[in-house]
Amino acid sequence: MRIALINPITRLSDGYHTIGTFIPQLGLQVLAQLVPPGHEVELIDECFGADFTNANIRKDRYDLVAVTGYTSGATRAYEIAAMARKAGIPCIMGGPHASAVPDEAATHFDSVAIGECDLIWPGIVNDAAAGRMQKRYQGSLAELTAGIGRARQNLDPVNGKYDVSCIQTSRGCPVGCEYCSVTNFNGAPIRRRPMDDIIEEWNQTTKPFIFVVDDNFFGVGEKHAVWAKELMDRIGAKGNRRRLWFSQTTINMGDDADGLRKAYKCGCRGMFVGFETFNRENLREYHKGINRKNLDRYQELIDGFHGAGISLIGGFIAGGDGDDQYSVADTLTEAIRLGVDIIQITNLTPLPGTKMYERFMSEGRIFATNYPQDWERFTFTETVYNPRKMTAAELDEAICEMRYLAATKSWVWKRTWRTWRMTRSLTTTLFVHGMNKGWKRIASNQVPRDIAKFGPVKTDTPRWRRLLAALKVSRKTPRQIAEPTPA
Ligand code: B12
Ligand code: SF4
Repeated sequence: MRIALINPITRLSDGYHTIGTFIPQLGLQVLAQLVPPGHEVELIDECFGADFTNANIRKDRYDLVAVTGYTSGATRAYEIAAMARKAGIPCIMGGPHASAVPDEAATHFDSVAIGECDLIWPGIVNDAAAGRMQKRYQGSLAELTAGIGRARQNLDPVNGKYDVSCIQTSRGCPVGCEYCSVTNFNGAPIRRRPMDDIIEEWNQTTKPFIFVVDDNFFGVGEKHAVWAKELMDRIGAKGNRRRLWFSQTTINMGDDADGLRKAYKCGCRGMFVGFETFNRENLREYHKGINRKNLDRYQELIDGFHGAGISLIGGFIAGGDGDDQYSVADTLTEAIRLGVDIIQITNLTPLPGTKMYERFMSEGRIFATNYPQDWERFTFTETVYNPRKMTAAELDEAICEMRYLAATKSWVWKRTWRTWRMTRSLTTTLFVHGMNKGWKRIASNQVPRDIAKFGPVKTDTPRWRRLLAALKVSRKTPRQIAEPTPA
């Protein structure tokens, strides 16, 4: 059989979140690695455009169309299913969106695969080859024994080339934030791959930079931290020395000087940390206890990362119940004051399959409900629900103004210089410079669309002035932590 593995495009954000860099769809590379012998695989990634798919879904080219998909790509995924069905090619969908709403996906695809599918995928391929694909397959949280979770590293899409390599060393996250689907999907306990298997895969990566996509690389407890440190020792000793990498973790890693030293030594130059908000009320709403516990110690923890030479990509969410239309500016101000090197502020988005989605639905707050069309709006760049202390339009405008600021003001070199002063690492500084330049480029692409939607940015308002003031912030600027409103 010839199998097309397809990552559908998230049309409305048009790559806004890909930081100007083409990042592999690891799930599809993992499935490719697990295809039984005798079948051929073509990977199509629509972040390089949808033309290749449109032109090539033909019976004489493919015998099976297998599609993954984020919620924001679901609308396009269903179009691909329609094309496949019209051409008479069996089609199947898996991944986070299909797993969250399998009944919906089943109305478009011949078959739906739910959850982690490493163990069942070879059987699905055999079923498809024998013409007996079932309507539904249920995956499981497999033990990550040798070969499970391993990707076909040399597989680039037929319609483009990735810029970095991705690898996953563990799955699962115990934190269970209300807006996130990971704990539901991958489980709370962290499952770890065998280290030898990871190192072997590490040395098969083909790009100079590796994104270690684990959701919580260092974990929140002693057991996983000990494992992560041993893994980093092994990467340092046996891993390809020309590889630099970055990953994702919770803020508590900033306390572990030994772990951070080991990370830098084996090539880590950045960690994505979800700070989410500086508002305690929001953190309570999000069920992010690890952040609430450490909120007063952020500076110390951030200094821990920087002291070891590692930069911070800070993820922030705007739109929690404690936020108003000035919160975007206040969050930016505080993030700059703390020295976060790369700042990403996105709209709170209740994803299907999360507790937040259930809650917002039961409160009647989600207004983007014309599915599947409206899934396309779940890009984290548009507000799809009614916030408590502002209107959805006010939040959207505040975010657009921030993008306008990012696109039109000079700030990249200032951040680069600050990273250099804090980390004294040339490679870390170059990493931050490249990422921030990417963000600026993406913001610039987005501005004309924002203006088409909301009109020209009004620069004579208190909200704009507050945002503009963020660029003048230094470490001496007063803190912006919002305390809970007294009961
Ligand atoms: C790496 C990553 C990214 C990378 C992108 C990489 C890429 N090219 O897509 C970056 C950092 C750019 C990114 C951005 C975003 N991401 Co992201 N990301 C991840 C992360 C951490 C890892 C993905 C991964 O590689 N997993 C490992 C592989 C092996 O797992 P998998 O893809 O789930 O595949 C398995 C199964 O799902 C199944 N499967 C998958 N596809 C298929 C298809 C078939 C046919 C079958 C049979 C089985 C199957 O089998 C695979 C093996 O078990 C996940 C969290 C997670 N743990 O998965 C979030 C996650 C996928 N991201 C998410 C989100 C929301 C986003 C953003 C919108 C966030 C934001 N703030 O902007 C953006 C949007 C990007 C865009 N396309 O527009 C959500 C998606 C949820 C949803 N319902 O859509 C996740 C699940 C995290 C969360 N918060 O809940 N992300
Ligand atoms: S800590 Fe990160 S991965 Fe874990 S549940 Fe929260 S947002 Fe999801």
